[in-house]
Amino acid sequence: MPRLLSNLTLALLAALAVPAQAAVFYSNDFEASAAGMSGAGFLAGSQGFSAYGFGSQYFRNSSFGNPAASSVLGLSLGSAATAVTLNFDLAAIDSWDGFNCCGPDFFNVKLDGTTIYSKNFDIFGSPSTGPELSNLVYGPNVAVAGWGDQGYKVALSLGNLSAGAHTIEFFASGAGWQGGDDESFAIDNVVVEGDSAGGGQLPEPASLALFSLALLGAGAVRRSRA
Ligand SMILES: [Ca+2]
Ligand SMILES: [Ca+2]
Ligand SMILES: [Ca+2]
Repeated sequence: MPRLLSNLTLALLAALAVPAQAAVFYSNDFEASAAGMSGAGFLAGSQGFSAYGFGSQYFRNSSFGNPAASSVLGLSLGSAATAVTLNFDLAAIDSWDGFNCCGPDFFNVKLDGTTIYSKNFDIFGSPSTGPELSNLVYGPNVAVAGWGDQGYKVALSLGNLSAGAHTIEFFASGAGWQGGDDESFAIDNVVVEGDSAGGGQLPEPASLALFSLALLGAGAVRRSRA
């Protein structure tokens, strides 16, 4: 292949490739609805957590069991995505025992059925720490029953996601998990975002026309040199 044609073709193919674009795949502050959520959990007033960025409502899960039933976020991506992140606020409500007598009490996240996060929370010791956590409130009773409560911002990486359906599950577990109004959790301000690869999108007609014209031009160059 003549070098001119080769270079021109490669340049045009590069120009036609759809660049990855930042995209928000899910966002919900639960002030109006629980759209996108299924499984366990319900909209509830955020009570004293409203002073810590939770607004008027959050999505609460007070399930029993080990593991307790999941709150499930369903996603459907039109294109593959890279560098996907999951950010949310977590209210660990009431007597999470952690390293106390009646723990452990884990909060967990699953992506497509695989556990990607598991952390033991304890209201009787000190706030949980980690690069993924920033503490919003720890100690005072701000919601539900008289036990102290804790709130965090949580930032997790989900990596690359293929086009199609995905599930993110939020649930509690642990030998000490008691559930109900003794210990429960709520999520809020859930945002899933990343770079949309644009895979599966067809080039726009204008681009195709330009590409065809350029190929014709390249062919003319090749013929003139033959
Ligand atoms: Ca809210
Ligand atoms: Ca409480
Ligand atoms: Ca417990």
